[in-house]
Amino acid sequence: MDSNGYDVIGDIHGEAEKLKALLQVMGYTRRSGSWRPPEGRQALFIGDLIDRGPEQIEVLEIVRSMMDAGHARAVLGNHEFNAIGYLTLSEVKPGEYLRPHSPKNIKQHREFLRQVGEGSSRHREYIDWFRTLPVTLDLGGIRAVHACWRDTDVLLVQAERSGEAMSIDFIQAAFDDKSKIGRAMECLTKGVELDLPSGYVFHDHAGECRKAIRTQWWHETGSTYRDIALVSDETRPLIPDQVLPDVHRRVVIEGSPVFVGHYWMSGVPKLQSPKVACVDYSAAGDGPLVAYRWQGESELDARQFVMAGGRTA
Ligand SMILES: [Mn+2]
Repeated sequence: MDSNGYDVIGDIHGEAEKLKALLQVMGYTRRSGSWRPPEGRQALFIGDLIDRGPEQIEVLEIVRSMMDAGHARAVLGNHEFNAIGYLTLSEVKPGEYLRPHSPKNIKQHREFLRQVGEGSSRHREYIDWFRTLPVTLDLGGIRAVHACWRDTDVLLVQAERSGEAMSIDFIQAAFDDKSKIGRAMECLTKGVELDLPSGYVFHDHAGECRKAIRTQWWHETGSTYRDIALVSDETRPLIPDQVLPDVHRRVVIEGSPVFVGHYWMSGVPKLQSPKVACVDYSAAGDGPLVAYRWQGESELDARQFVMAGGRTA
């Protein structure tokens, strides 16, 4: 189908009511079992359809039927990626899954397992479908990835992930954090972590002692660890004010705008830069489900955000 605009939709995490409300706000209509966009538009889901929320199967069915009808595209979120590893046995550690069934990992995935029926044919079928989702999309005028667009990692994953669905070899490598593909998948779906200079630590909001920060990889002007840390305003003063290594000091995003989800933003939706917008405003919690209605612009405009659901909407 011809589309001249994409509606980029944030992390849904099983919140079907928020998804339906947002589609309605954007003028999508439900016809013969599937949601249709207004003329010339297409939905673009930024990943993390599952985990946490109460109606995960309904969300998957809405998204999949829209994609089957040519009304939507989607990229893989870290939760879908983790779900693949949760159900795939390791080839190097006999009897173990690529994503270990640890108490923490079980807890994070529990609602999905319960709703889908752990080990059921439906479970397996959704995992097979997750394997078909692209990790990145470059649609000419815009690009989409769940957490971080880094060209070298995008190219590596594109080169290695041949075929319609991720091969078993690709999946095995993708869960090996010592492999190039494993590190690339980590960056693209979970973002960038940066070790603090040796000897430095800080305590996060949960009181955990940390030696590394998640970064605002899109920053254009930050020069210190404190500037580029992805932390709350209360935590920021705790981050060392040390000057960053050169390689991290100036980030120039060339080319078309990039959309991401993943980061649990709050407050009024705003751009990360004229070239980067995060559309995750914590719909998995009390936040609204947010979309950015892209109309072809090469510099993003915060007036294009729309939202539905959540206490703040
Ligand atoms: Mn998420």
